Amino acid sequence: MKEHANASAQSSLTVVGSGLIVGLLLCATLIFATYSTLVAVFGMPKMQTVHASTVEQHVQAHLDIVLGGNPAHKDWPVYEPSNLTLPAHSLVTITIHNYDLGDTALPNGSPFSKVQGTVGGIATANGTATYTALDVAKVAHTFTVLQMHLSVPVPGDAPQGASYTSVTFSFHTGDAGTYTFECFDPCGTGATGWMGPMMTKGYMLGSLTVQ
Ligand SMILES: [Cu+2]
Repeated sequence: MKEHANASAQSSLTVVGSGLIVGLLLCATLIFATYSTLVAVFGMPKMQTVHASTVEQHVQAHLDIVLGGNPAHKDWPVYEPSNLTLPAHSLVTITIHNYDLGDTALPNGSPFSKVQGTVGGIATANGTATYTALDVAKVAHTFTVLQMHLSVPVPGDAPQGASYTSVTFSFHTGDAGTYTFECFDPCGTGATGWMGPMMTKGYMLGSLTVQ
């Protein structure tokens, strides 16, 4: 009798168990059917893999190089503006218009003839011609931020009829801080070309605030 009761209890447990499984299967089928219908009607849901905090902002900045931009020294080239402020940890595209045409050769083998620290290691001249380096004899100025290992040689030969050469490049700013941007082409005064505007703030020397 006792055994019989146990067997009956076991069999009712089995019934409850199978009922649960069937129920779960039905639920799963129903959920899948609903999902498939929704997908069929609305299409696949788009996966959001981009997180707001990791989206890098992309900022454009513009600089001119002008001869005599500061009336105190009409024969000195000037970076305008001489104070540049950029957001930290951002992608920045800088366009430089160099109105101070003509070249000042860099010493042979100078590392400043190479494009360094930009996205892809390239700069673009006059909208289309990408380059990784310039001939040392074909450089007018450089845009260099030593602390960022960023340096771009700026050509001095404009396309025919143009009053400036245009150079564009992109880089990542990284941490906040105060940096110096400067020219490393000996475009200044003195026997070496390293005096005057090369060492005077507001000429070939400017400050870059990353914040
Ligand atoms: Cu210069």
